[in-house]
Amino acid sequence: MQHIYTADPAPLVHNGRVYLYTGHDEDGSTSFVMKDWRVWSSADMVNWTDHGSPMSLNTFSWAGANAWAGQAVERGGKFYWYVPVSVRATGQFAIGVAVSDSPTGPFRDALGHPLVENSEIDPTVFIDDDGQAYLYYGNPNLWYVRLNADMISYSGSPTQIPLTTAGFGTRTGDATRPTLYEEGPWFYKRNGLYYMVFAAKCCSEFIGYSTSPGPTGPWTYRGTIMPSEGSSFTNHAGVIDFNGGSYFFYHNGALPGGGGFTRSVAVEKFSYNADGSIPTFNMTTA
Ligand code: FUB
Repeated sequence: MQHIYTADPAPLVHNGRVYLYTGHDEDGSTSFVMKDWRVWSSADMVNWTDHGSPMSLNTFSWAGANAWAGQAVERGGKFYWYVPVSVRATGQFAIGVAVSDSPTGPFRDALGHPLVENSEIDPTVFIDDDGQAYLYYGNPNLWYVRLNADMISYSGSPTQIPLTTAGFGTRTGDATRPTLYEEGPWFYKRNGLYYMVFAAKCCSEFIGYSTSPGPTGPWTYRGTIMPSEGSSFTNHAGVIDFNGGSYFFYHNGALPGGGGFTRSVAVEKFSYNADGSIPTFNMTTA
């Protein structure tokens, strides 16, 4: 994405098209200034349509700031977009959900209040083959809830995933964060294996991943996908298969004027190894 600053890509394959949901860094920002989200789409991964901004902080009457990293999913012909924002009344982060009849919006607040309120960010959503939907999220912890079929409520209480070094790698130099997990989880299943791709070891972040035989663990850390590089201290991944290829979306600070708060979304095509593991690859820089 080359004509505005974008961040936190979340691709969705629907009806032969890739819809890409992103955040939007305001021009010239020297801290996170994010007020709306954007949607883009492509049928060939080359030519992209800019669908503008079908959702902003104003969509959520209770939101005050920080239109951060979300993900959208389709169920029953409706599109549900989960996003973290700061609650105006408390300043604390919460996760809201908006709904639309179209992948490009307009989106409206599905609830009129947060879906999950525990000061955590970065929701990722996945509907398993048995119909059970999961919403994972979190920084500094990793949580999930089992969404109900309506996609706007959940059963039970939020469950915290134990961040073990076997599950999420070993971080040194920060006693409060013994594992590599930082934020930006991206949860999906491929050939029966569950993947948790995540931003690791702030700052600067790299992208690592873990896998599990089941949707809620146990997780095993599998290594680095994308090393830290690209003049943005954050990175945030979204992974899809589309038209026979596998694609890894991420962000960096590579546009003119770009940096940690003026980021740009980019994509690498890659191939899984035969055992389902993901190779390490770098950002394309030229
Ligand atoms: O874009 C704001 C925050 O930076 C996101 O929520 C994180 O994932 C990181 O990319």
